Amino acid sequence: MAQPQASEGDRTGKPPLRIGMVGYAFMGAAHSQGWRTAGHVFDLPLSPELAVICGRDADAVRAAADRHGWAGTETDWHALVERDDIDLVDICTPGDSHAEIALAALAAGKHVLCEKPLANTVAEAEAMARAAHQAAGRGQLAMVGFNYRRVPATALARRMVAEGRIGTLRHVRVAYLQDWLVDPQFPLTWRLRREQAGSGSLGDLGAHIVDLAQYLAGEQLAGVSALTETFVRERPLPSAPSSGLAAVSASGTGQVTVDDAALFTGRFASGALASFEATRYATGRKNALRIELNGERGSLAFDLERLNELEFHDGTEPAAHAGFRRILVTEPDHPYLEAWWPPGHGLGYEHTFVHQARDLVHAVAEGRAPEPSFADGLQVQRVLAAVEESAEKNSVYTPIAA
Ligand code: SOE
Repeated sequence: MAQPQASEGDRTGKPPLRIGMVGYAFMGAAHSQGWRTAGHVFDLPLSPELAVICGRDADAVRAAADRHGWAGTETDWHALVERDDIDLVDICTPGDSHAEIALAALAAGKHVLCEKPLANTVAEAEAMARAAHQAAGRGQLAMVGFNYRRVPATALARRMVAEGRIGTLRHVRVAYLQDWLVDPQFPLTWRLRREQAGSGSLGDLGAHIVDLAQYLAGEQLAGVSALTETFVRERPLPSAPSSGLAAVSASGTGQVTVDDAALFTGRFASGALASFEATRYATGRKNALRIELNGERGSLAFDLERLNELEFHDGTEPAAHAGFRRILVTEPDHPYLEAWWPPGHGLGYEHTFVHQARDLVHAVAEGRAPEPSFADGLQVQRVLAAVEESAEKNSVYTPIAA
């Protein structure tokens, strides 16, 4: 790969990393903010440049470019990935186009960032991981966007597990609860169609918690037993493409072809046990991702709705004054926080995308494989496939394919 050159007018004097992004809805907005902000907060080796944003509707993509700060637009992703003034393609589309775009971008010599879940099927994810492996030999990087690894508190939890602060892991308890589908009149958006989304709460929320649990545990699941359910099987058709999680219904109805909720237990390679819950029907829960890790020496607990905090119980302390304590994760020596605000001035959801951009820019500049890689994304995909297989067989324990 040619090394990027400093572009004319780049105020930082640093070589640019020219981004081409496909998609501009919820995740497109979140990634835009990440790319736009990373270089203003962190001292990066390359300067991310919001070069071109791509979407099929010319007016809508122009409006998105203006709103999010992109210099140019394209209406055909094939044209975007072939452009020689783009270094990295960022894929923020529904899962049914991830594989095609990523494979084309890698073939065209670009680095790739792909939103989660990596793909809609294991076969697609395998092709993507294979292509990423080959592209790595040509100096190209490929990363999957599991952004919750980049909350300072989860990154701190990972550090503490790796340091042995909770000792040998025994249990992981994780749930990702939302409630935006509780209303049976909520329209049948792409997220409820298998051909577009791959699966429902499983791929959307379950993918996050499988990745996060494995990342924090520092090991992989060996097998799962699962139940899935679709509570509302027919919904009104939407009147227009949805933006974010909102949608408006029109006349007519259609079949929901994905799961509404997925519950599963799992066994880690070490023998530690885990329970997982992913649902869009937890009335009152908006974006409630909670994880607790219990080890021989202590426990850690994190709640995304209180994302500047990490709970820690040090089991080696005398029982008389031991107990869970709250670590306020806003200190400069906590992950990512050296560049942000004074202690006590917390961060939010969008900062995970800033951190994602920061880490990927460093990886590109240093020629280092980014994490989570496409191989990591493939492994999560295999867990999701095992969950579906187990649920089809009424919870039969299903090993994760190697
Ligand atoms: C919707 O459930 C959603 O936007 C997911 O698609 C995201 O990955 C998650 O971060 C928030 O919820």
